[in-house]
Amino acid sequence: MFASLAEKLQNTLRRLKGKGKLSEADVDMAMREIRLALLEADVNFKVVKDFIASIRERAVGQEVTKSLTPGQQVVKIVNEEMTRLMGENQSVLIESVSKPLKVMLVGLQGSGKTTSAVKLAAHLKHNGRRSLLVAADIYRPGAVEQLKMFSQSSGIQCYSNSDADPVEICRKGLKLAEKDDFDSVIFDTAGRLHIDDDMMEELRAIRKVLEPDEILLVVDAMTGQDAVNAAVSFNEKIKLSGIILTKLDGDTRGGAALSVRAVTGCPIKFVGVGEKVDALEPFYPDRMSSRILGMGDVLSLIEKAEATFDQARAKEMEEKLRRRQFTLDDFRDQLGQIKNMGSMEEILNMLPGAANIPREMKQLSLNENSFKRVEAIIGSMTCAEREDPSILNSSRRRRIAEGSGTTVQDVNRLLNQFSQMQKMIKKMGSQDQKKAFKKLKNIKGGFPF
Ligand SMILES: Nc1nc2c(ncn2[C@@H]2O[C@H](COP(=O)(O)OP(=O)(O)O)[C@@H](O)[C@H]2O)c(=O)[nH]1
Ligand SMILES: [Mg+2]
Repeated sequence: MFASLAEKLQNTLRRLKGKGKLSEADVDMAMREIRLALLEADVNFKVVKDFIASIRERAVGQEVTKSLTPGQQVVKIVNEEMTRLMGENQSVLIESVSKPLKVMLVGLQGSGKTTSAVKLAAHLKHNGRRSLLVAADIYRPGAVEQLKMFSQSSGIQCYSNSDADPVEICRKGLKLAEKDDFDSVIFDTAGRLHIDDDMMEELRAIRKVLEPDEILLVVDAMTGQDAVNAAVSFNEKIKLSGIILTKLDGDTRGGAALSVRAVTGCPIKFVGVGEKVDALEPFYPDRMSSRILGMGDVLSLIEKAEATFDQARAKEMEEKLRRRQFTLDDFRDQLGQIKNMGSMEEILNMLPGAANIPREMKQLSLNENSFKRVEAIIGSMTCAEREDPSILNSSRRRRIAEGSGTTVQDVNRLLNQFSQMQKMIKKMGSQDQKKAFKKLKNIKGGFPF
């Protein structure tokens, strides 16, 4: 996510962090680099200007603390200001006083409204809330079918009506949701290619009938400042309660995420990170900021891990990690669990110091076959070999390859990956580890790695 911006900012900040003392020239240089990196990421120029100004002011007049070097202090300031830029705290969905919660999704065509409608319903379902989806886009060919198909495969009920106009569809959908006691009802409205009066008229008419609790604008993060401009127009014309920023999984530069809140005053409530139904995440400004600055998104990782990992085993793993005993048995165990979580790269990128992890390590792909091979290889080792792979000379390797129906190259590759993982764990640095563990202490289940 935001790879190029993250890399540039991290490089600049790394140079600063190393310095015990900062000259004015150091600060100037850093500010110039940060400014350029933000502009290249398509962050709104006025936002950049204000952002740099407030960092500079705080960096120059910075309170001297004993625990941080001036360089570290600047990193901290940048992190805080960036968090503030994106809204400081997480913005959750409004709690409606009366059931159902009415959520109206609006936005331009192709921004991801229909997809997000289903994702949102699935997200709410995960939290034990039953949602009704209402298909109010009758213009785009296949739009109603698309919503019906998605919702069906996610086990979510959907209301459509081919004989009514969008306002009528919404009215009837709401009636149904009330009658059948749904917790929430999500309206997927029609978009247009550009903002025009017809669309706004229709949206206003729907708003009048529904009196929605939430009007969420769905915008495509890939479109950068166009997304921000669309947000400005929508907000002027129909007052938004929040934003869903989609397609953050692609090679999005970051401009929309970093500017939209500052420009419109509307909070980002969710982000879309893929095409699948589960690819919607609540938006946390602080986590996003530390992710961009390479401070590692440990908390997101934990949440993700918690959802998938066996808790007792995670606890045990934490202990082992603490004692720095990470054996091939653990490696196999981890791979098995990681397989259920998503790609290795995705997970490693959330760790502190992700930038230092070798590329080939991140790209370690875990399809069913390669996992089976790993299992077979490790299964063909003796206990002693698993505990201490350094005793694996070439004749032992050959025996293992034969026993597991693989080749010596396969065995070598696996041992290589294992030793890289071991090194990475050591390299995480005791400082980072301490911090990570501190946070983890409060979380049930502990840290999986
Ligand atoms: N990669 C990615 N694709 C998305 C995301 N959200 C939506 N899409 C894709 O964007 C396209 C348009 O989405 P759709 O929901 O039909 O947009 P709508 O016209 O606003 O209803 C579809 O191909 C979706 O799969 C996302 O977060 N990530
Ligand atoms: Mg649609």
